[in-house]
Amino acid sequence: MKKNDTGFIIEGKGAYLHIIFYGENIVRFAYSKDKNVPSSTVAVVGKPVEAGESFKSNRLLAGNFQIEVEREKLTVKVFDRSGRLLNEDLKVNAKKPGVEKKRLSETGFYGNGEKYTWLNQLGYSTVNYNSDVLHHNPIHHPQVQEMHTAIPFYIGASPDFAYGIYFDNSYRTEFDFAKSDSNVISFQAAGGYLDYYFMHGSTVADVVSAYGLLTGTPPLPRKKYLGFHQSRYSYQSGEELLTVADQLRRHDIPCDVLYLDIDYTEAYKVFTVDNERFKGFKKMIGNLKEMGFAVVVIINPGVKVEEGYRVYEEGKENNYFVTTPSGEIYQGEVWPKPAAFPDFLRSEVRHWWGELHRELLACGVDGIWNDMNEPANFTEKSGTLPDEAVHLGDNGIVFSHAEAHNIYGLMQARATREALEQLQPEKRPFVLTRAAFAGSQRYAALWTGDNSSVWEHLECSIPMILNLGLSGYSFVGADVGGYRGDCSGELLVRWTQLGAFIPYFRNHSEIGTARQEPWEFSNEVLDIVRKYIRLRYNFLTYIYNLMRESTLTGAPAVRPLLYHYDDEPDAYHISDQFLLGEGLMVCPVTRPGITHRQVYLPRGQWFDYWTGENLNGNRYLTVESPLGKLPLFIRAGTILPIDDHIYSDHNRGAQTALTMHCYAGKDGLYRLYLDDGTSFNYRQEQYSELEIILKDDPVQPAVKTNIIKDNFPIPEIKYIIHHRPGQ
Ligand code: MIG
Repeated sequence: MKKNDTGFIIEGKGAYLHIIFYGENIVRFAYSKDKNVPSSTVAVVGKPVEAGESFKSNRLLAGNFQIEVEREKLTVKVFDRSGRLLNEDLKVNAKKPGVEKKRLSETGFYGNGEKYTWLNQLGYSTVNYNSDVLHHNPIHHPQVQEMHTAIPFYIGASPDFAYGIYFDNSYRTEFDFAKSDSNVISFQAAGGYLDYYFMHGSTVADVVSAYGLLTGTPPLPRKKYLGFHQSRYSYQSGEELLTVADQLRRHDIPCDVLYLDIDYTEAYKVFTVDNERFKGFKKMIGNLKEMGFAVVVIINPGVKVEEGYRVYEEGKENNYFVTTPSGEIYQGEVWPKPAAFPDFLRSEVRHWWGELHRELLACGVDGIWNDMNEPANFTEKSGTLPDEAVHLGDNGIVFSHAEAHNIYGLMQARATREALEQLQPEKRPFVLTRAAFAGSQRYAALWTGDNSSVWEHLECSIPMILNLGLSGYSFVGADVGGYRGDCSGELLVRWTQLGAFIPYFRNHSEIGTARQEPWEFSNEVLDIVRKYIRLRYNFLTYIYNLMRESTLTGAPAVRPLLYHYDDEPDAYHISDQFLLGEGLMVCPVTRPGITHRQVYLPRGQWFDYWTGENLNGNRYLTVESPLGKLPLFIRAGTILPIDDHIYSDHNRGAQTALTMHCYAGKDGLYRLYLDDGTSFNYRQEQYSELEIILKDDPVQPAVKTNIIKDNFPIPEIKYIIHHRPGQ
């Protein structure tokens, strides 16, 4: 083993292994045919560090690791600093990049982005290849492993240890979590290098934050976008959209964001607007803005191949499109029929694409939705571009589509976000994407694409979102009510109750299905749906603060139980309830007709959110859950900021009051972050931060607030202490 500029290098039989540290808890193992370190994908933003090495017998001691390498085969064993074995290779294949690892005592495997699985993926295998799931039919089905995202990152966890492995390879990858062989974990790629990062922490939370250091954390969203969104494929005219806006206000349903899906364009041509059905586009958007709505429009990558169409002509003239191996523009088919695909891998192309948004933004469009960016393509059996299509990156670097495929959507989202930062510098951009790779969380929010209005998809959206959270994605959600098929009133109620506690909260449905806006069902449904959308707005400051935490540490807002209770065996498996932040347990109803459900409360004391009843944890209980009720529990020691006013934009103004609900029974600490919710001024320290301390006491619990930073008006704060019985 030799030390060089970046780290350590070992020559084995027919391959080299590079060991490079990216932090005390992050070590990279990169295999190559020669002495050069393979280049990283765009996912990696972490930088190598000096880890202070020493050697003890055959082990390298550096960072928080001890590492042993078998000299010929280049298999590795990773130990923590105290010598506990964390990971052990059985077989390394540097040529057909892949590795087999021994399964140690991991209780579960998590992460892997958007997956149709239960929370724990032990015993599953999966494929990471961005895919328009609709193309596979059936959608969201256990046998369909290719989903809209490809995030080759997993966490292995047990009560004894936790680690993460990020396989930095943008080709199609396959992972097997002890499915083929109950003692073996393996992963491999269709091309490129065996180049992966091993992350260690004492908890799953530490691993997630190491992953955040390596691939970036999400940006702070605008508070507005944490409100309720209403969408449909498609609102077909300006009048229709205004009617929806009117109805929302008339029914007293707070809502901040409305969507225009593909039908606002002229013949599905990106960056055009159908001037007949959307006559007076700018004025319409202005009216909506006045009513407090932001309008988000869809922009797909596929550019219609049509003589004289500006976007196509410019792209063609400047060689901005993906080509065939012989250099012709690759022509596929998406909504506009014949389509060419912008080559987002090149910065020049991203700038061009970004500039194309200028006119839409000048019309008042506020956010951009990138759909079909796997990219979807109807002419190939694969549903995407052929492997041999050619991309050209910066500095003349050529990529086959096989290599570029999984980062294509990331690069479109990046182009879009960078454009919005340029073109509307006064507000934080909103970009929504369907396809994603590791690192996409730096650019866009994500929704889980095409699901159906069936109970099974409501249920599966929970572990899907939890695993996305463990994969770096905090600003994420599923289409509330389901996209395909007809939603029933009952399903919409249950899905809205769930959605109200998920960061990205949008009701969306497919063309040709039953209308799915809250007032399309019975008055009972309308009342309950309204109640929960309003409840969402009561939790806005709380959720906003969680998103702030995500930007700082990579912690997802929505967390599986094991995130905070990794010493409780059931926490490794529970897929139908979750924590929003640390102290709020959300227990959605995922089956029809149910009036009770089983809830697991981890150790400690808990409060029923609705009744204030005090409950002992570390047990299962059966709770009532009639249609109007979403079971919610708060852990003792939690401090919950509640917005008593509904600050949807039509009556937003400044936040003047806030109530701190303090749940006694345990000491608690909460950091409250306040800023304008919109601009980048917080980067110039224009924010306030308070530290609220709950000191528990059997007779008289007390609360104290320290102002840590006072650069933004602090609202009037009320305190309510929720006592334990006997107090
Ligand atoms: O194949 O733009 O997932 O949300 O409404 C359909 C129309 C294309 C798929 C998206 C969906 C969107 C729809 N799009």
